[in-house]
Amino acid sequence: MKYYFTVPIYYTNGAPHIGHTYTTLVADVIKRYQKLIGNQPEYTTGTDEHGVNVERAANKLGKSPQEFVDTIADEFRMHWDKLGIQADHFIRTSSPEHQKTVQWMFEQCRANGYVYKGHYTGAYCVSDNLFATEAKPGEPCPICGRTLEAVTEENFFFKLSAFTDKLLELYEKHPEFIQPEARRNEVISFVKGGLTDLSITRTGISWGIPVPNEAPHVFYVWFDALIAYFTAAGGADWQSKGLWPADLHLVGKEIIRFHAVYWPAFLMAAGLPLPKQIWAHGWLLFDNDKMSKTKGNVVRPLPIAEIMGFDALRLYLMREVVFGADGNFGYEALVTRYNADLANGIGNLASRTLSMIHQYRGGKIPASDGDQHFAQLATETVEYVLEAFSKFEFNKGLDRVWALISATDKLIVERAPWKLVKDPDSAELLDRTLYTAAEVVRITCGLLAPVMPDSIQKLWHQLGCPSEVDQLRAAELHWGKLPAGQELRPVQPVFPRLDVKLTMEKLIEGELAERKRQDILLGREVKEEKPALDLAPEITIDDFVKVDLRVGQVLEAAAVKGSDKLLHLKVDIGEPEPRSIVAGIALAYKPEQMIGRKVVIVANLAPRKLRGLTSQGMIVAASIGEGLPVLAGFNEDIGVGARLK
Ligand code: ME8
Repeated sequence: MKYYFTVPIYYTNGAPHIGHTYTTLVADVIKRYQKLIGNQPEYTTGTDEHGVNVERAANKLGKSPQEFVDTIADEFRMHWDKLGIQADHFIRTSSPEHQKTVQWMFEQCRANGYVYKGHYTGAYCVSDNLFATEAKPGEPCPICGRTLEAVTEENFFFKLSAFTDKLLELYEKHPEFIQPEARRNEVISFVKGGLTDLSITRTGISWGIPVPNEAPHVFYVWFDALIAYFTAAGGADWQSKGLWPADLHLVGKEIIRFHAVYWPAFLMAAGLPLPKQIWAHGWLLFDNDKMSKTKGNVVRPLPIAEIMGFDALRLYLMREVVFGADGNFGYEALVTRYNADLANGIGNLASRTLSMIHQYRGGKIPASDGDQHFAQLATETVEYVLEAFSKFEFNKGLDRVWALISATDKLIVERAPWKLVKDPDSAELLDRTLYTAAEVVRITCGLLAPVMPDSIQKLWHQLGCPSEVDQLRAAELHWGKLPAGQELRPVQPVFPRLDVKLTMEKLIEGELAERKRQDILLGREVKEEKPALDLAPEITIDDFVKVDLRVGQVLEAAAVKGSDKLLHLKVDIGEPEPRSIVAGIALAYKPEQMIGRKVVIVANLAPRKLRGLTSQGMIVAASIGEGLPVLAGFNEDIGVGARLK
């Protein structure tokens, strides 16, 4: 069955950020899920390229609007390619095919009596390309807060008011049309408030699609952008393509009104079938604030993909965010989730299972039916996850996958295959345990492939499965389909554990470099920015003088037994007896490098015991994140016992 759906076509006022990535990757997950359940999905994205803003931005750079949008459309395409997002259609509103479709739709609406010429004066937001009907010129725009301008023009109007009852009837008859429920209620009360006709053309702009035979009118924003979904479905030739009506439009919640009110009205006016569903998801927040290009607090996806692999970000967004609600993005949470779910979770289960089969069974899947209660659990998990994904409850589905992974980990620990292998009477139990774990890995791979296609393909390959994981169909997720004798390939770690602090530092550095690259690309002023330091709370000078820092000289140094990190030092700080100091510097300094060296010691720190040794002070060293320590020292010589102040 065909399944045609869409994500927004994005404005060309900047490069994509993680918010655009979110909607587009949800679409990508849905597409892969639809394939898994045997449908033929296709989806559309693209770029929304017309409008005053683009004209102004291009002028500022001395570029033509077309040149300007070409750069940004390429940037979007490059992002989706690099991020493994497989959109089937990329519609640019400046393309000839789209221009033809918009003009055709207009003619249909006009022929059916839903378009007329009139005058409009109103408060217009140039940033959102929108008359703010509820505000006055000079007031802030209700969407972006910028000052509204007074605009009077001859416009073509669309008779939106004629659709109030038809729309209400649509929402009533098809409660599933707008999702989730809260958005549906919001739209219904907006429409019940009464709809006014909509201005759909402009005369003051040249960067737009011309209204046929009506120069200087050009179409503006929504009677241009929304139609992109229909352009991808073939436009005037839609019947021969078989994609229309769309099964689903995925959008962010701020544009639900345009999709759930204007769009069905345009389609009804043109005599075209209506989409089946509009799903508005929430916003991705950064540190609990809405990300926006104007606020400059956006996160870019490419550095994350380069440093951690895009699948880590895909999983994070699909598991952390409840689809439909707002969700927060944070670097620390991203890395922590990677370590918990991927390095320790599926990564660890897969590598220990496959390694044991290599070691104990010559790398071949043992013959067994597996444990029946796991067969049951896995079957229930598959049913639950497929159902949850069909309702876009991705986080719930993924939670269940990880419950299955944990249960299997527990089974391995309880059965202890490393003990079973030593007992000839336990051969059947060992086969059963290994088969169970491997079959869970296979089924888990099938369920996770829509979310993490690249890395799951790597595990799939190690498991010895012959075809690509994206060829898998849901029927093959039945327990017992893993053939005995299947030969594993060598085990390689797919999700190596990451150091949280170091990775966060790399991510922030990557973000700053990417921001700079985009600023240069878009001709923006490049600001040299350094990330804010995570400083300790402020102290006074009185607090500082409480810390007694002294110059010392190392007399003796030795490794500490049983520890890779610690050295035991004897340090002369000018007292009758040298101090005994245990320092965590052994990864960076050998004992012999330390002898004779001048160092800085915190001399009034309360003594403490480390590995049975007393440490009477602390040696001062600097490090970046969790990186290796570098000892504080002096460029000129200074006597032992001197105080630092
Ligand atoms: O509105 N969190 O384009 P746009 C989640 N061109 N999703 C976000 C987001 C965030 N912080 N920021 C952006 C337009 N998005 C029009 C659409 S459609 C015919 C025309 C996603 O570049 C989300 O899908 O402002 C949102 O609806 C869309 O990007 C807005 O992109």
